[in-house]
Amino acid sequence: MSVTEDIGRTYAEDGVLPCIDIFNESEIQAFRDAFDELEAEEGRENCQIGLQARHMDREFIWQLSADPGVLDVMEQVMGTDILLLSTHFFCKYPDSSGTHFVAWHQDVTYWGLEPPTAHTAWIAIDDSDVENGCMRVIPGSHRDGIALHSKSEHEGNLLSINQEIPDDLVDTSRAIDLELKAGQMSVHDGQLFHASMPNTSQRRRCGLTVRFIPPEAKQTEANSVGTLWQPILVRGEDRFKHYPETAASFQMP
Ligand SMILES: O=C(O)CCC(=O)C(=O)O
Repeated sequence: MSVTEDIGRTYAEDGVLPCIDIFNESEIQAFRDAFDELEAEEGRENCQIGLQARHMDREFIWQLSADPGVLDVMEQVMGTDILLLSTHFFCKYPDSSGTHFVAWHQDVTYWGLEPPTAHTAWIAIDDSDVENGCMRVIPGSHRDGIALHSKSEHEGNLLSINQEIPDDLVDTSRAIDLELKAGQMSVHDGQLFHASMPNTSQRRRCGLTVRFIPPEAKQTEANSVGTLWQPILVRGEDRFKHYPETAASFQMP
């Protein structure tokens, strides 16, 4: 899909944009090299889901998140005023026992935002496909409001507080797989049902989630890990001023 199509309308209807070219091969290779270095420093255990808000101290993550091509797409789905809420790597390693998965959930459920509005760009650092556990989504599910989440009874859920939408509320027959080549991204609405299966391949599956909110979305409760967000204005204007001004650590790319 190119950014010249009417992606705003598609997004409003489906709550997802499946596959958008952003970085070419050499650009994403440079970002992957930088991630490999970070992985060597941090260790795999921490890289799996422990790298949060590192756009504040790692320039390559900031460059991925505030890339003009990424922001052009976000502008079409959410309007001209954009706060970067946070970033979070989901890096699934080969897992022959099929243990680690992401349960069906909606992002905004435990983010403490009012209105509960957010949008995620999922940027593929590695190729992401069915075999290595790409994201799965249920198009249109964002239009039904926030579902009751419970605790997952399956071992290995990577989500922060083991949250899960119960099976009987998820119509998996409507699910689609979001396969992406490294350098592509998908975008999903914060109320879209999404999940991912274990990585049964021999390849790593690393994606950077970049969370964006409109300035009107105020944090009224602590998020699932008990912290306050520190959003950064990356496009347009913040006429609401719900958050203390946070400066980016690096220049806009
Ligand atoms: O990358 C994944 O497998 C899941 C990502 C996810 O759950 C999210 O973006 O909230």
